Amino acid sequence: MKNAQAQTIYLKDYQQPAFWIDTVDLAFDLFDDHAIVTSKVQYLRNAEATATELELFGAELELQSITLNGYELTDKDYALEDESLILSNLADEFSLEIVTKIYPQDNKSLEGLYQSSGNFCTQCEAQGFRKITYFLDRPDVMGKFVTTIRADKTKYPVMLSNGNLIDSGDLDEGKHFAVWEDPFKKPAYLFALVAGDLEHVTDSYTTTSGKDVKLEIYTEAHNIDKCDHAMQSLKRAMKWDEDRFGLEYDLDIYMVVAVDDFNMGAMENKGLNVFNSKLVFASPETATDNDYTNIEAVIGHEYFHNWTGNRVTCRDWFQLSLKEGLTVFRDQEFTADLHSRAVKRIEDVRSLRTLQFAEDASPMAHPIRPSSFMEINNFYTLTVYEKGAEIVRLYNTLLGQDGFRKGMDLYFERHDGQAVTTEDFLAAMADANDMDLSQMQNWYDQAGTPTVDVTMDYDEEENSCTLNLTQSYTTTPEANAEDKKPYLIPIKIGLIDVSSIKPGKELLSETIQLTKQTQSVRFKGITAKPLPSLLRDFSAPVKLNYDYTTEETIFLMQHDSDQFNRWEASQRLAKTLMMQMLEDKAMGKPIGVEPEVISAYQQVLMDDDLDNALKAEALTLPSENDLAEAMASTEHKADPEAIHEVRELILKTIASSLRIPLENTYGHLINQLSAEEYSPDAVSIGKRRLKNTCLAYISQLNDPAVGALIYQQFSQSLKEGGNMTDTLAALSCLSDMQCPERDQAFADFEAKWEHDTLVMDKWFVMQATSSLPDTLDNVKVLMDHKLFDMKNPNKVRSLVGAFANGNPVNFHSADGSGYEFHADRVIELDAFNPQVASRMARALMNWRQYEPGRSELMRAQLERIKAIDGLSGDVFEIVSKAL
Ligand code: B3K
Ligand code: ZN
Repeated sequence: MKNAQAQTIYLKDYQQPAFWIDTVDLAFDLFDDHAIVTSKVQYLRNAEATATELELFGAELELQSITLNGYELTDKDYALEDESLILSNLADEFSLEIVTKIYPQDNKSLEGLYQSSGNFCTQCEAQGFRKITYFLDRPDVMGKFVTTIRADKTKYPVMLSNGNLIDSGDLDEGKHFAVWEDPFKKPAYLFALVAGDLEHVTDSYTTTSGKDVKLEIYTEAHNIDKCDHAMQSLKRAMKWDEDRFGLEYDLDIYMVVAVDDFNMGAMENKGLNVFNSKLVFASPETATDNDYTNIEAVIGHEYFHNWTGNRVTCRDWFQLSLKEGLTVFRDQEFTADLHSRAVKRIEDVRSLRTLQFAEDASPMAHPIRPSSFMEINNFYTLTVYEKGAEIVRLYNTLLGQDGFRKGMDLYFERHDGQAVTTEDFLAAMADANDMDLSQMQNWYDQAGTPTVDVTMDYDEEENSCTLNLTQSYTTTPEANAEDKKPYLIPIKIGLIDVSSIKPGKELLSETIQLTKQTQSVRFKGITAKPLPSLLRDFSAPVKLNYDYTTEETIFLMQHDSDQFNRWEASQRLAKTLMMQMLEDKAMGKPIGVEPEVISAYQQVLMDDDLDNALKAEALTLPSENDLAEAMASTEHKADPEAIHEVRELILKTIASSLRIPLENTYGHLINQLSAEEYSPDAVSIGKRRLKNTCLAYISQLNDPAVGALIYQQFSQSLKEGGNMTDTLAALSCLSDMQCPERDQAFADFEAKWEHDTLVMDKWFVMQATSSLPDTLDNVKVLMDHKLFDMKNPNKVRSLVGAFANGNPVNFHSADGSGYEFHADRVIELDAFNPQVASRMARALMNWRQYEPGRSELMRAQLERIKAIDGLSGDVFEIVSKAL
């Protein structure tokens, strides 16, 4: 039975279900090696539906009994298929009781009901509920759930589900029970259950309207001291959503449970979020600045889903971006409002460009609202999430923050308690602002990153300046470039005075709306030829081209009033240089770095106007993966070895040319930081980031003393009062160096942290991403490490994922060994966790970007995976689309 699940589902085929549901009564009897699930559901015929049969979805279930209105059915009364249970000739209203037997202890797909560290937990989005019982498992079917849990009291003292606890007590044989009632109607994907031996921390929050909400975070006992940051983040999120969107929490209790085995980051189940423990636990010694920031963002994200996702949900899974794009936009704004807006924007755009643009250029390119899929889990993508958030941001840019808020208010007024579509969101934004936004629809229907080419004409006599803009498209699986419709693209611009009198003075700043394929915009009263600053704040997810000279780019780097575009200029400078070097190298010409580039970076380092975090961002060169994407569109195609070499050469040149200012900045920041206690606020984070960026440059110096210097930071950071940000910054330098301190540092780290599995994930990542040539062999050895476990997704991501995605030079080793190793892991994982396997398989997706030798080796591995008997639909979709 090969790829039995690989069937394409189309948005155009959407039909309402034949029945709606009212109440859902669930009872779970949890045993040591199985669970019995009894579900009682009230069904009501949907008069608007064309279908008449009741089609329930189920997967990997042992059906025990079905009872219709109190009468037990025999197998002649229903049709039981591989993944469905169909009943016909039904009345307009009836109750159905279904009993299923399931095996959570053996469930390694981590979908449905499963165990993590011996505790029960669930993951139902998108279609995991059908692994629990036969159900109308689709997001447009919503019911009121009451959940009873019965289990051994000693092994599972804590038993949680959605909503409020309405009853609990003891039972015979050492068991106990708990009954939870969720007063809000919800689709099955938001159901959650947790049962185990857990501790919790408690706090409370009083909403603006005076409602007291109990807040609880549950974890295994040994991590209970690391929940404070998550708790404080939750309270900040609750407050922010009230202030910015007027949205209050709606239940008496909000619970978060941290588990070690989780396929992704976290899940917004109503009132009972389940989190990957990596996104909950933080202490200065164990978590980096990035961990602190991510925890706050994801705690916020899941909390914000309570309105954008739960109260208003998706009609079908094609609408996923309706809740995800919107909720990512909300969490981005939360972080921007609380910390540095410019830094947040830079980070988000950096990752959008590296990862989402690559997806848009890959065979998996899809619109933020896809029109078809085989496996919905494959569409929890950067496109749906991150590009989706950029499209939501477009409304905010076009309508202003107040207009956007009006649109949100109308959206909730119209759709609270409903399952809706992205068209409904667009309509609320347009209607609330009395604006025609119909062209926005093209962003939902078309895939690929548009390109905007800009030229400027200056008319000295008329004192006018004209910008000529053209948008163009790429061919993507759903449409040819020439058939695509123009997008509505807001482009924030500034015109800057470059004359010697007032260099950097802003002559004009505004937002242009590009709506046609080609358009010219004329500005009057511009008394001297200006320098345009374009796409400020990255006002739309496009690739913008303007033919800047190196001097102009450096000028913008120093003078643009838009912080984002100053950073943008720094990246353009480096990227243009590296692309030129790659071209020269391919043509056999000598390569080198021009002095004006070096001095531009020196200016960044010395600039008193720039804060530390922004300096660090500007000094961070585009990644090897970014360059691979850029090089893919040249005649040479991407050559990871050449890219690595060129990038290293620039790093080394900057390091040796700017050695003194780098060392001074490093020393100066060490002094400042050593007088402070660790705090994850934006200012302190900025200091550490700049300090560690300097350290990374210093590590490039050809000087035997450097290893000792880095090791000093490393060992200092392991001591009392040290922090993980500094530990990892030093370790990541050492990891790329051939020096005696390297092995010592890895050994020290292991000795200190081997008891903490989450911290050890970082140790695996550092080794997997080393650019040293023996890395793959080391990764293979680490697969046998006592803490490594293929069944644990965090471990897989830390070793296998980090090697494939964070170590281009070794993964893309010319002999194909990296690809072969990776394909073996995909195949191994697919046997028990198709979701994670399919994520991993994507590393081979962009094989067409690479030079012929590597490209062919990658393709061969995709073919090998595709030929596996019994391959999951998840992986099949990825590899078949890739090929
Ligand atoms: N909604 C979940 C993601 C579910 C992924 C299912 N494969 C987390 C989030 O986006 O908040
Ligand atoms: Zn989400």
